[in-house]
Amino acid sequence: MARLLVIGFLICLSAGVWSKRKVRSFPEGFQFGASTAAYQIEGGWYEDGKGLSIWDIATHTVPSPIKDQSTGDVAADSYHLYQRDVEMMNEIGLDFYRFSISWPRVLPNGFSDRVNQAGVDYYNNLINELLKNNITPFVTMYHWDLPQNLQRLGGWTNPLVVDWFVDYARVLFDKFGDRVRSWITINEPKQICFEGYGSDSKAPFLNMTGIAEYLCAKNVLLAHAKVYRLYDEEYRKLQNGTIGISISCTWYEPASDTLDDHQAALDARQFDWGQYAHPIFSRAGDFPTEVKKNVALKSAEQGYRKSRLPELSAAEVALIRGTSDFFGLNTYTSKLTYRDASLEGMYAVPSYNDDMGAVMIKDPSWPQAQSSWLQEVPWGFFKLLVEIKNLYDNPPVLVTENGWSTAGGLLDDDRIGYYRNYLNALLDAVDEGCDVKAYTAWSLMDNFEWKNGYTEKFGLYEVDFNSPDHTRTPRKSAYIYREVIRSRQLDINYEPEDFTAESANSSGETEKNSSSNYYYK
Ligand code: PNW
Repeated sequence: MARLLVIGFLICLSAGVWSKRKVRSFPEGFQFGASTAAYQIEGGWYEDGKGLSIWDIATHTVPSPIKDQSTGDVAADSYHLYQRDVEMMNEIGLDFYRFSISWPRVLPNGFSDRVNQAGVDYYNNLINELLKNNITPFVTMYHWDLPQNLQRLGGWTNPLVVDWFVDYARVLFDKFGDRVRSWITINEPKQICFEGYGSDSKAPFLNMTGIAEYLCAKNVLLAHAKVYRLYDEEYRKLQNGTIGISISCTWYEPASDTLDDHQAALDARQFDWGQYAHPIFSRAGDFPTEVKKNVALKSAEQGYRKSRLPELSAAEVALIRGTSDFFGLNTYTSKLTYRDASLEGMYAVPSYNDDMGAVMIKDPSWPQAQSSWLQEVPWGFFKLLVEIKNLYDNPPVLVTENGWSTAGGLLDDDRIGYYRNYLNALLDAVDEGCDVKAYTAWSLMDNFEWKNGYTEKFGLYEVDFNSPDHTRTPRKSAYIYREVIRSRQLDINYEPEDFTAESANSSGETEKNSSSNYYYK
């Protein structure tokens, strides 16, 4: 007994010392990148034969649904400035660049009968420029800019979208697959389905919760899976790449130790991301039990003859299961979760939130970003990585997005604190046996933050949207990230010598947030 106590004490002691170490190394072969998305940076919205997307339509609607009435018509103008973008990646020393292809820039009407050569040229130029600079292109096929033509036919709620997406993917493999070896099919199914079809926070603002997000979920999963199978059957041998999906995951922590709050947090995780991850990554496949059970029960109570969650047939379950070479993880924050009597009447009936039956709240003690939904909770990131390892047999995880928003300014100590603490949590998870292979900062540069327009800045580089050449300037965080990549280490005391206060002051803005103190806890 006494010996056990001593051993336990020694283990705790070494774990404590470990977590306070100030310089930590990343595993051999670990890759670093930064991410963007087509609509958020490209501009060139109506140039050279590009078709319209649901975001072009959304931002040109009167009155505008966008906070600052802005559009992505020009955005960071990367359609014209991609060479400068690659120069920035070189300055930081990125191993890879994650960007997305605009479906209507390549296929103006959404269908594959007409390919827009100018669009193909643009992505060829970008890919070639990256390769010339030794930066690996990591391509997302769909980051939310659906061709409007397809939306007129129901978009992601029409089962035919599965084959339209496969046709589009085939064009991309044919045109770019000789040089692109890393693919993501879909960025964030939950945000596409719930935010776009179940609510009015993303285009196409369908706002038919309880119905539309579930139809969309099934179609997105099938579209992803069929593209994965297509790659396997026709391209993988020749092109020798990897292909997967990026799922956005929030960590839901029980607000208290009650059984109800634990169950609420579990249900929240299953509704938020298990709905998409379980069919692909679990051994059993299919939608998670909690989701199937809750929606079926509520649907029956409400007088629906069938569950509002569409069934996956045995063949569909088999088609979807195992279709990702890696777990693409986008993650930003955590929420406290509870379930009690106050839920009665809180949510619309039917609705996704009512089906889930959980309330999610913020903890006011967690550092707050410019984006209202974003708080810094590095231990939540750690728990999330361990949960993914436990639920899905320790898949290789590529963190495909993680980042922090400010109101602006070059001196971004709060962003630096966030990145350091999240990278530290990532290394804790690696020590715990999680197979994390890459990290991607969101974002390389400031961009159009969807409904929040240009009011939230996520960039390692500041973009001056008012200057004619959309001047890009590195923030202090870009210097910090550069050193992480150069040294393959996280050194919490590193201060860049070439970042001067003068250059920071020239932006004329100060940061309002301070970062937490995870390291010294
Ligand atoms: C991502 N959450 O969305 C998107 O992929 C980007 O396009 C976007 O610019 C970026 O985050 C910042 O908002 C999110 O659940 C998806 O907390 C989910 C969450 C946050 C952001």
